[in-house]
Amino acid sequence: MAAASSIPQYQRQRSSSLSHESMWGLPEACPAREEARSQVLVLNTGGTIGMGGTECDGGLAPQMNKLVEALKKMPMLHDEEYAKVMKLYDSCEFADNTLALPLSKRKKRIIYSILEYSPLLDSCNMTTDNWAKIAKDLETYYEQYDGFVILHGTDTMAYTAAALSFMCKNVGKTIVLTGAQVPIYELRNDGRSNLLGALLIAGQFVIPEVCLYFHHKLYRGNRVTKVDTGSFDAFSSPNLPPLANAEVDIRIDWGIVWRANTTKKFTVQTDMNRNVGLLRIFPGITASTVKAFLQHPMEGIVLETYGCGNAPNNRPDLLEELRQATERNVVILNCTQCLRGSVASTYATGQDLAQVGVISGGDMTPEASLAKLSYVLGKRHLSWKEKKKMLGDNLRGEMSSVLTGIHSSLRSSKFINVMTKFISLNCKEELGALIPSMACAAAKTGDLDALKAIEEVGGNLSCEDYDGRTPLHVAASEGHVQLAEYLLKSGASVYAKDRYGATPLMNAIEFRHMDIIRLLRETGAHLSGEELKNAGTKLCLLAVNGDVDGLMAWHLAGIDMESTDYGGRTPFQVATDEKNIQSLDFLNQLKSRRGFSK
Ligand code: ASN
Repeated sequence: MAAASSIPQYQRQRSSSLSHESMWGLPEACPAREEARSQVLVLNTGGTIGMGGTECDGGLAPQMNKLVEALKKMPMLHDEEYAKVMKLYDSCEFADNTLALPLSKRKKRIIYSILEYSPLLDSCNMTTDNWAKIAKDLETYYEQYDGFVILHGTDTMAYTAAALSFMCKNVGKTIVLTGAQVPIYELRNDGRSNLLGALLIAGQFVIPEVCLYFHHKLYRGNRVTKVDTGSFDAFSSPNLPPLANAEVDIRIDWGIVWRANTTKKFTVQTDMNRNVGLLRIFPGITASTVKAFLQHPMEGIVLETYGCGNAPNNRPDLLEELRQATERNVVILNCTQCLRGSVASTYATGQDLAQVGVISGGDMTPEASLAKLSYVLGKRHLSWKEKKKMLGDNLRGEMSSVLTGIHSSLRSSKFINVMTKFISLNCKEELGALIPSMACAAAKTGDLDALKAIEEVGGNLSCEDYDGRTPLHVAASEGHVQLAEYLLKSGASVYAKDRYGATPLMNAIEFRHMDIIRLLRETGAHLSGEELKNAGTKLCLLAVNGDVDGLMAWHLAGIDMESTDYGGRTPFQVATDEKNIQSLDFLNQLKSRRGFSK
């Protein structure tokens, strides 16, 4: 029976006539209609950004429970009025530690919650256990947030960034480490702009990598090294240009963004091997030093050699120590001491190292090499041969073997030349700007060949059209399963949101494409917080209308089928009240098969 007046009344709808509300999953009164929101989790591990004290009183050290209150008083990092109106402080898990950025230029409202670690650490005190804690937290909160910022000291930030890049597999969301050279509480500091830049990037873009943001630049996390103690421009990425530059606008070089190209879910590996080390060759190094360093329990070392991977080859004693170590299955990874460039087999002095079993580390930084060794040697189930092979593979874009460049390939492409003439465009860059529309059109018609052609000329298949819709959104709406799978394997993100805040999964639900829903779920897709907000009401509406396909679609998408509407009723209760037999049959079946949830 229809209930009292406070309980919502449902009007029967024809399921084929999708209103704007049901298309995008937003009710009329939802604030997200006026402004898109995204949620970022900030893991505060410590570092100078939140330090206090002076040289006289024992030196700078992290200060607990201070950062959030200080940020609340900084208008560029917190909109207090919005927080009050939206009741931010009593709305979520880290309520007191939740802040809101002022509305961004792209009309996004970024809400961020700060999870402060205890104790906060100067990053010099970090160990692999701390890396594991960060990785586990990323795993725990992965579905709840759109992006992540990790506040960290600069001294070992490059190591942590590299380690997390390996520990986190199939990353689909933006993870950004940042920190500061000067505490955020001081008058002149870099903490404010670094934190703001990191939040804007994590909250507005899907850059599915572990990145490091510092001094207006976003770098790939496993490509950086700290190069300056006295400058705000403290990091360098010598062998890969920045992924993004935050100048007047934030410009992302989408052509070099690393993508997992997978239909598998995000996972983390916290098992890191600690029996690894860095050994820098220097003129006159003794064989006994090398021998001592390579002793048990050492399982792998990064050998930092001269120039393009050279070490003395007039020192048989030294080479003999290295040979004996590799024969004991100690892995030796060769990296250059130079800031820029790669290990190569140009010189005899380098080739002799390879002869004794040393593996080339290409153009990896020592930090990335060490983290990769620790990660690969942490895979105890792999054979020594498999581990060696893995060390030579480009796992997360840490070495330069598979770089693609949209700009150069677009310019040199015959396809683009012909298209430019055909549609009378003045330059190829203009055609580049058409790629998103072309890719979405191909996704709409299910034209896999056209998509492949666009990809071949360097077009980015994760691009967004003028409405923020990606080819994956379109394929999900149209139900092109094969094409969706191709897009995912080409790096398309399941977490991309269009300007209405809809993910491809939401589109697939709305159009009831069950195979696509399954595929997206397999890849780790889930509904965003905004999309879940009125899910109970939508389920109840479907239950009233006997829309079993609609209910099934939500069920496959992982929604709790006992979600309630704003009157507190479940779809089952509503279907019972309305005596809707189809819905009741379906809900009963679900209940008896595996319970309501998932
Ligand atoms: N010692 C500090 C740290 O790494 C340096 C910094 O953050 N600027 O935690």
